[in-house]
Amino acid sequence: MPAVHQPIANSSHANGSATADLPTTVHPITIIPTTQTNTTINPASVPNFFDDLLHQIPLPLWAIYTIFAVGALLILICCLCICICCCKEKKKRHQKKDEKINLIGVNGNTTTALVQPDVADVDYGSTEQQRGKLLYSLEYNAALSELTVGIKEANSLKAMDLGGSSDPYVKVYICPDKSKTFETKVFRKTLKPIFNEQFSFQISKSSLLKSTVVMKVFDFNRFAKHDIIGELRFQLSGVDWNHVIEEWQDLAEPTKLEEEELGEICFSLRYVPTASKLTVVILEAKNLKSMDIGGFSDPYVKVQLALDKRKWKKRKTSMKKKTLSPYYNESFTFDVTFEQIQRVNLVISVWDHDAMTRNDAMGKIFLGCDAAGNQLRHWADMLSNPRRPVAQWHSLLSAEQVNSTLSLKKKIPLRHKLPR
Ligand SMILES: [Ca+2]
Ligand SMILES: [Ca+2]
Repeated sequence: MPAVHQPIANSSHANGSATADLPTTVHPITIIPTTQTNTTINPASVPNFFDDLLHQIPLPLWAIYTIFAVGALLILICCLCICICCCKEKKKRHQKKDEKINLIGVNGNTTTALVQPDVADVDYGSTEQQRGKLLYSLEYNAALSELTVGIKEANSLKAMDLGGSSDPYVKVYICPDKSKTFETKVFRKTLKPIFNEQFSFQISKSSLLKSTVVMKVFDFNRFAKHDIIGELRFQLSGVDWNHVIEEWQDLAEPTKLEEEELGEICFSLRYVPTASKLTVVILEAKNLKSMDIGGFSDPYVKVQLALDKRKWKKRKTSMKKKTLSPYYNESFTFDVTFEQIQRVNLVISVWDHDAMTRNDAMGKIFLGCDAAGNQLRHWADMLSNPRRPVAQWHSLLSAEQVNSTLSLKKKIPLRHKLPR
């Protein structure tokens, strides 16, 4: 650029001072103005161009400006609309995703672990209508002071196991005098079991009016705590006992009104008929009640055999200090002939050791020819699998409940045999 300007200055000097100079110097002068006009016209010509364009449009200036403004406004509105639509689409997609996750959770697939709070909520909300229903019957014989509860069948039960099934059985007892609890047989892998079982309770008319029949449907699990599917409570006051009651009712959410959690115990049973040996292995217990100050117990387990309802043989495990989940793995072998095993009851009880005072009973359970429900099932499994140990968890019952059930078994047949 400086190389261009200098020749201009020089040329003007040359132009004004002498005309007699060389004419060759004139050439750049004629060239330079053309380049100068080129650079100076360009910036000024842009507004001029628009001005010319505006003047060419056969409309007044204000009209053109308003057209431009309205156009800009329309474009702005269009952009806004597109933005809002995009946002809504995104929200919808998020919602659909959430719904999908919840459904997967309910179906029990592996993703449950990832969305646990959602699953818990869904599960809680759906429990009301999904427990199933139970057909039962109630009949009172005033002359015999006997209430007969019939557990007929269940339908549309809630699936508690993987694979979408349950192993249902029903527990029946009367409140508040919960001295006797009955259990139906366990039905494997079904949501519509037909029980057709009847249970009789000795109860006077006066206490009948203050009592409630409780029917609890459980899912059996061999190696885990049994899950409650649902329950029914039937108040016995104000019932017309001239008729037999028989009805279907929807199972309700279980309450913990009279439930006393005494813990669970796991043991294995093995019977070898050829050697006449019954082996009981006390494996472990959990969720036991705390009996001592400090929230612990010192549990040990008594293993008793009764033959024809009479105390026969007795052993016990070691004592485990300050624990509510003791592990024993202690084995006891008894001589029991094949003829005797048909008349034997095995009583297993958990006790808390106390150095200064009497030991307290923490829970009890019995198996054998007079047992019912899961206890009978474990016993039957042992007999049908000779030489093979069969282990199972059992929920402990109160000592009073087990004692009364065992002794009641003795009394009821006698009572029926007596002449009236
Ligand atoms: Ca089960
Ligand atoms: Ca103790």
